[in-house]
Amino acid sequence: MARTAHDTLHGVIPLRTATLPRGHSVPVVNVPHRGVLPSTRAPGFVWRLTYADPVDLPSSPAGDLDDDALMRVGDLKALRDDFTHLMLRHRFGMEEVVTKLSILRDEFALMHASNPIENIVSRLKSPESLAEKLRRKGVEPSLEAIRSTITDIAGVRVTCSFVSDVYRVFDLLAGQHDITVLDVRDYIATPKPNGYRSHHALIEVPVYLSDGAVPVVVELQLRTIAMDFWASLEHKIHYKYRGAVPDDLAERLCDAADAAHELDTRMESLHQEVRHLGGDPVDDLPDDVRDDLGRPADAAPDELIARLQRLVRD
Ligand code: 0O2
Repeated sequence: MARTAHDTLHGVIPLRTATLPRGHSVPVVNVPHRGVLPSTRAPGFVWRLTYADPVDLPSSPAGDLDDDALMRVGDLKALRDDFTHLMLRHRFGMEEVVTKLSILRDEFALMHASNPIENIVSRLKSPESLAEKLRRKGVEPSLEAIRSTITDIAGVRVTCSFVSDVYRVFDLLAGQHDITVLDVRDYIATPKPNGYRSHHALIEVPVYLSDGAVPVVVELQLRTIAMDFWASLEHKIHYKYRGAVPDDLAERLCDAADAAHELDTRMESLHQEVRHLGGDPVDDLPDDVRDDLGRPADAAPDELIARLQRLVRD
């Protein structure tokens, strides 16, 4: 059956080495996307190969493939498995970092009067976004290129109320013995020209798999609520204009970034002032409210503690 320019063949395959069954060479278009590998019906990360010219192909995708074609299907499966493992490892690494941050947040919530962590979100980069980033960097898409070029496959973002909290949380995490800091980009100390502020770090965390520990790189972004508010609007605007934001809008965004920074500076100074008033601000609260704050929600009730003490005594 003759296929036309609009026909596609799915498979996980690096384009440059691909050939069609019966020796036709594969042309031009290469769009990574999620899909189902026809020969195995398994979901995965597949390349869609679009033919530039009509070619003669067997009507069934796996129907009358010769030995070479079947070997290539094996290669496709191996490549898909490698991609799945790569993403899985990054998911585990991301979850390790989220757990570490959640522990810090919960400890602060239960044991301290204030909590430096407002919110934690995480995401794995989608195949589409991986492909887009490779394209932006002018790199041929392949698994090796993803491994060597993309450092934010796994990303964790933390929002804090105050700038001092951003550095505090980073220091607490970076100080843990199994975390290695590979790179720090402090866009708070040195904002990007468009006004973007955030504290970025590439950290490596070990993930313990059945065959041993593997180090996984996770991109950590820490920023204040004001910085986050600005960045999410800027991201929407950037996306809407596909990167070509009109000059006057870009200028107003830059002004807004300065205003957000001004707000952060004022809030920080108020915060420091209250902290240095002497004593903990919690001390000024009514007794019952202070007692409530001082007692973790799931702490053992007095009665339980008394019973435990009796048990130890007896
Ligand atoms: P997404 O969809 O958020 O993941 P690199 O190759 O690492 O040198 P990269 O990745 O641009 O270059 O590094 P950088 O500058 O540290 O930025 C990494 C991430 O920070 C971006 O990821 C964004 O999430 C965020 N970011 C950086 N600059 C800006 C900005 O000007 N505005 C906004 N809103 N976010 C920014 P991605 O992959 O671009 O996007």
